[in-house]
Amino acid sequence: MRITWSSTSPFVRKVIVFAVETGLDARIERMPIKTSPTTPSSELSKYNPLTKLPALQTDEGTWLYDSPVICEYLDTLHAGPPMVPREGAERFEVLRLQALSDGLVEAGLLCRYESLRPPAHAWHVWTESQLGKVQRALDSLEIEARDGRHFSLARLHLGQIAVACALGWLDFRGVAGNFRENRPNLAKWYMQFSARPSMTSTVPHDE
Ligand SMILES: N[C@@H](CCC(=O)N[C@@H](CS)C(=O)NCC(=O)O)C(=O)O
Repeated sequence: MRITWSSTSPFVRKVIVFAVETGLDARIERMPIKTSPTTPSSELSKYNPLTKLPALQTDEGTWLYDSPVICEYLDTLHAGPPMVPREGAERFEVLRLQALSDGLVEAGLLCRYESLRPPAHAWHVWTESQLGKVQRALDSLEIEARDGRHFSLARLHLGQIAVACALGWLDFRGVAGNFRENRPNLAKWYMQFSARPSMTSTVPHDE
């Protein structure tokens, strides 16, 4: 398999952390790609018409995107306990947690892209609205971390990986300040989760 890769993408990181945790990492070749909304990679457009990272090529040659689809695919390839429960309420809780974390990053990315605009074109109302989404998502994650049901490190799943990669990205880009402030349960959980080898080996860095 091959994956279009960038160290800075939290969605790529989610897939790689997933692959490390399920023992699939060695089967996935990394293809470094640079892309942005204003300078889309022409190579990436051959694999994903949306020109977004990540895309994954299966051993059969099919290109898959986006990160939730890729993770569900990888979940069919390993022999361990499923990272996305196959059925029942727990399946939808895991997928919801992933959607919340991915949505948090997507709102954060929109803030970041906005900050890259020429100042004359900056739209502060837009940025404030997106930051509101990020803060509300973080507050919701704090409540879930305090509740603990979906945050047990003894039962790893895709939702937790998505949360950790989202928080790692906020730290890396400095979006929305320090997410730990007034969120002690989330902070403690993240400190423990980010010590996992899958996380320490995928820390983002500027390329
Ligand atoms: N929903 C997509 C989001 C992917 C995404 O937004 N990737 C960013 C990098 S973090 C990207 O490639 N952005 C380039 C663009 O929007 O043109 C997924 O989960 O894979």
